[in-house]
Amino acid sequence: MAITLYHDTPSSNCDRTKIALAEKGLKWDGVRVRLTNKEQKKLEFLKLNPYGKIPVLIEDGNVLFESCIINEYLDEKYPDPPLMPKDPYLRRRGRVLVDYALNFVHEPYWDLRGEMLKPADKRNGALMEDKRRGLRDLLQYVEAALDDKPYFLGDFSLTDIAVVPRFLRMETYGALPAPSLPRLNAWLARMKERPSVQAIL
Ligand SMILES: N[C@@H](CCC(=O)N[C@@H](CS)C(=O)NCC(=O)O)C(=O)O
Repeated sequence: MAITLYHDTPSSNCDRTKIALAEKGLKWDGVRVRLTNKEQKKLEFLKLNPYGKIPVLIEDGNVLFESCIINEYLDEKYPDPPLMPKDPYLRRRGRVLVDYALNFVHEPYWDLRGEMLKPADKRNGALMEDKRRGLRDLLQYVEAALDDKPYFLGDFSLTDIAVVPRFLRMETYGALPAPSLPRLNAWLARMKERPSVQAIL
């Protein structure tokens, strides 16, 4: 069972799979795909992933891409420790939360990221504050979803893994921690205590 991960650093989508691999205690060999050299668009790589994106995981010749799908595969193939609840509603609830946190909040996140990628003196500070505010407003739904639970589905799960790279980025971009999101702040601090998350920081 040899696992190879095509990845780069930094890459929040690759981090998602690296965290799952670490939580499962799985060893992997890395093949670096340098995004800055556009190696993900080279013909050889497109044969593995026609989307031209990382991560790609290969295990014994079986190729998978899309980080959340890879993580579901790892959880089913290596069920110990389990990273998803058995309850069908909770399993889908997790998917809904991931969809919300990655897709629904994408626009302000992406605009903020765009500013952050510029040299500091070229950034539009007012626009960034506006996007941070917009993000925090949208994250009220996530805050409510956490309720008093330590993790999104109660126990630690693939849902926490799926969203943590995005929330770590939001922290880097100054949108988190926020006084209006105390549960999310505490959850992020809890996540950062996990060795699997520390390994990608
Ligand atoms: N939905 C995909 C997104 C993968 C993705 O966008 N990866 C980025 C790196 S973090 C990438 O390869 N970007 C290069 C590109 O789009 O050309 C997943 O979760 O795996």
